[in-house]
Amino acid sequence: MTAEQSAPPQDIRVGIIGVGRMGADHVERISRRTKGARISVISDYLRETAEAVSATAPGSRVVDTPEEVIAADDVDAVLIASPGQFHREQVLACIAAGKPVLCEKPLAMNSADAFDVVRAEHEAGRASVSLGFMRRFDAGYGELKDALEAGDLGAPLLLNCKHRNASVLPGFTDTHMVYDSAVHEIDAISFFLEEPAVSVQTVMPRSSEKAPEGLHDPLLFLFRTASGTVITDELWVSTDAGYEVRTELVGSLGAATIGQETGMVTTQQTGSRWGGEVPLDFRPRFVAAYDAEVQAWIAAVADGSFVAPRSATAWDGYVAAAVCEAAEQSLTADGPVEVALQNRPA
Ligand code: ISE
Repeated sequence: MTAEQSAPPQDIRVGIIGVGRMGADHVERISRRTKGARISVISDYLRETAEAVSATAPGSRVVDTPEEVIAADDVDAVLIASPGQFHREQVLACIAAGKPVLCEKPLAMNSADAFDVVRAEHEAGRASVSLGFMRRFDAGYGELKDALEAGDLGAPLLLNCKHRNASVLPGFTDTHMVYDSAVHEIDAISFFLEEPAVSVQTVMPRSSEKAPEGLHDPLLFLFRTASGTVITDELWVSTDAGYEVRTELVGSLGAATIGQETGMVTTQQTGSRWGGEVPLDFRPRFVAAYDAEVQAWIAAVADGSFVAPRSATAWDGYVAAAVCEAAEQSLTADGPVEVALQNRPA
């Protein structure tokens, strides 16, 4: 046996761009729970934040710019968790450098920019972009997908989605409701139904008294696919309660609901109440999905395929951007707005 054959496999060295809330969460995940990977290089526009996060990731170092992360010799793969307006440039730079990249959503801020990424990846001649629609790795999502693929539910007729947040940051508008929140259900349409939405209509109930100034909350989007499935997406982002994502598929042979995980149920003697806890935000709610997503990405980087089989791709990111554009227009339109989609490169 040669020394090379007996050497243990090297960890994939991950460079991370942006270590705010989501990025720091990924650093913790990769440093503590992901097999076969470690964080090697970190950048953030706040140097002190990068230094503080680096101190929690043994063996990592801090650089000043995203470009340095992407170019670093000790970076095999790049994770992008910077603000969305920088994603297009950073993903394009990863493609140019030939490095696999996992980019948090959105792929870009509009569909034309997202299509630039699809085109660049196509011209590079190989798939290397994974998009962080982590729900695709949620156990409930997986079960529903498997049931649909097995034909257990028959033809999908309706997909009913509910998406609730305890609160949103100041300045959150109806447009953020589309690009930040509904974008997850927009990807779920492609994931479950294997066809994108072709039209979308907004329905506005009266707002809750807790709705932040200027935000219509709750909001309802009605999507339709080419084969005739209707999707309802009810968003309510200032419930003050917690984070809930529920999905019901109504098929010609039966209905299935996911997202009703209860966790531990307690009976309280004081107040005679029975119940469980609602997670406060998406990180605890989807921790297992994020873990599985990142682990699958690392496995794909290690085996040279670069994009895990269940992962959202650059094309999925483009489709989501195009559907979001139509949904944004539908906020002020009278009726349904059609989605404009380019042809997928062969
Ligand atoms: C946030 O950006 C997310 O990605 C969460 O999953 C979503 O629930 C939330 O509404 C967004 O603001």
